[in-house]
Amino acid sequence: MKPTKPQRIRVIDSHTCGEPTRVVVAGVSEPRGNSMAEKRLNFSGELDWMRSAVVCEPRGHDAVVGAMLCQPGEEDCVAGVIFFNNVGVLNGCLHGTMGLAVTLKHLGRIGDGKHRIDTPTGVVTVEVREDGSVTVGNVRSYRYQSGIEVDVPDWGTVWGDIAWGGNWFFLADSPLELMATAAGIDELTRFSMAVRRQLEASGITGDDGGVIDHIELFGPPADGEADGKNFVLCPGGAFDRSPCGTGTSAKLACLHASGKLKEGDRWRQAGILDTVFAGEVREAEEGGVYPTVTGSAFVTAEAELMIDPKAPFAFGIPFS
Ligand code: PYC
Repeated sequence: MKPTKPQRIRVIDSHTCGEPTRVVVAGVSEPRGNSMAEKRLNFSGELDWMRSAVVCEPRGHDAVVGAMLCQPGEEDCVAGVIFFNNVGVLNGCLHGTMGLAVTLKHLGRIGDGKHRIDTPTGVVTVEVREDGSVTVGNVRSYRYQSGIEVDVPDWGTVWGDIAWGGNWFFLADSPLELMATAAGIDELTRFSMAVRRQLEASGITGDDGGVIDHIELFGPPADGEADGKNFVLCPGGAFDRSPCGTGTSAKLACLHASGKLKEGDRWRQAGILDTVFAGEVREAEEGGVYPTVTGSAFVTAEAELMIDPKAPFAFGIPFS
C-alpha cells in the first residue's frame, strides 16, 4: 500500500560500463519471505509504490535498474537482492550485481575475495578489485531452443535462439547496423520491440513458460577489443547501455551449445557503447554452463530520496 506520510529512502548509485544501478540501502521495510523468490513476490505486491518512486521519473529514468538490498535467504551470503526497473521486477541482473558489489564495498560490507549474494534466480558470487573490475559467477545458463523462426510484421523473418542467462533472451543476428546514434538506437529499439511483440503473439516462451522479455541482437565488434557487439532491449523499453550480463551469459550458453566455446575459452562481449564484458564458462552436469562475467562498476552518488505523498508524481511517472 502506498504510504500516506512522507518517506526518505537512502540510495547509492553506480554505473556498470555505462548502465546505471540504484541500490536501496535504507528506509524501506524488508520484503516478507524465506527465499529471495518469495521476497520478490512480496516486493511486487507490497512495494510497487517504492519501485516506481525510486526508478521512474522524476527521480530516475527508464534505463535505471533498482536493487533492493535485503537479508539473504541462503546461508553464507553477504546480502540478498531484488532487481527492478520502470515496469516491474526483474529475474536477474548482472550489471546490477556488479553495481551492488561496488556499493557493498563502498559501504565497507565486503572486502577482497569472493562473496556470495542471494538472488531470486539463485546464489551468485562477486569479487571486486581495486581497479573497479568486478567478476560475477552467474547461475546456470542454457540454450533452450535454436533456429526459431519468427515472422515479424513489417520487418520479415528472423531466426534466433532462446536462452536463459538469469533472464529469458531471444538472440539473433541484427539485420540493422549496431549504431550508438539516436537514429540507430531508435531503429534498433523499434525492430526489437516488434520481435518481442511477435514472440508473445506466437506464444513463444522460455521452457518454464517465462516471458521472453529481453531481445539481444548481434553484429561485428567495432575493434579488436571484443569478439562481438550486442544491442539489448530491456523489458521496460530502454536499451542496455552495458553489454548486459545476463545477456552475455545467454550468449555464452549458445556459443557453448553450438560447440564454438569450450571451458577455458574467453568471449569478449561489447555492448552498444563498445564497453566490454569478458566471459568464460564452466560446464554444468545438468547441461548448459556456469558463466563467469567480468566488467567494471563505479559508485556515482549517495542520496536520500524524498517522497512527499502530496506532490504530483510522488510515486513516479508510470511510463517513464
Ligand atoms: O546486466 O543482466 C544485466 C541486465 C539486465 C537488464 C539490464 N542489465
